[in-house]
Amino acid sequence: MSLTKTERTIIVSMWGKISTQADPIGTETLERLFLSYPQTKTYFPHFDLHAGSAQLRAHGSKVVAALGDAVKNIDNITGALAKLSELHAYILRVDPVNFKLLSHCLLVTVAARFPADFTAEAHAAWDKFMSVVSSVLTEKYR
Ligand code: HNI
Repeated sequence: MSLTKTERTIIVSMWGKISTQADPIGTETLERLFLSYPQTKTYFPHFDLHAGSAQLRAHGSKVVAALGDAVKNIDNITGALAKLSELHAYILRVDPVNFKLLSHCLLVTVAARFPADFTAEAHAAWDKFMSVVSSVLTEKYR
């Protein structure tokens, strides 16, 4: 699965806006994840996961920064996320189903913050981008 030129253009252009709110978007994505899908909290027994906690905000910021690396290297997402792929597969052992949940929460967050930009076409592009990122982060399981 690879992104079309149009999809890449949409992602890169919207990232310009998203990156200005990177930290709050990361925090909101994780708050949505842990509230709507509380089973995902089992990977973070060592974290204080209350809304707005320092650990939640710091982690949200890291996740969005990694997505930014993927956007900046949109033609080589596998290379950009190689280290994270090993971490999630070999050390964290996150079940791949959780990537769909996190991706959904990111899309909802972006849609809520940029409603005018979030056309059906943009929705599809973000969904595909997050599938590509998720595949890279879970491919080492195979
Ligand atoms: Ni994920 C650590 C990025 C999905 C559970 N994760 C990270 C780090 C980044 C990151 C960046 C920090 C690495 C470091 O410190 O070197 N994670 C991403 C991205 C996605 C993702 C970009 C999907 C798009 N991670 C998930 C999912 C789960 C998950 C779906 C589980 C529900 N991640 C973790 C855990 C850690 C982690 C657990 C370690 C946290 C810690 O600091 O102890």
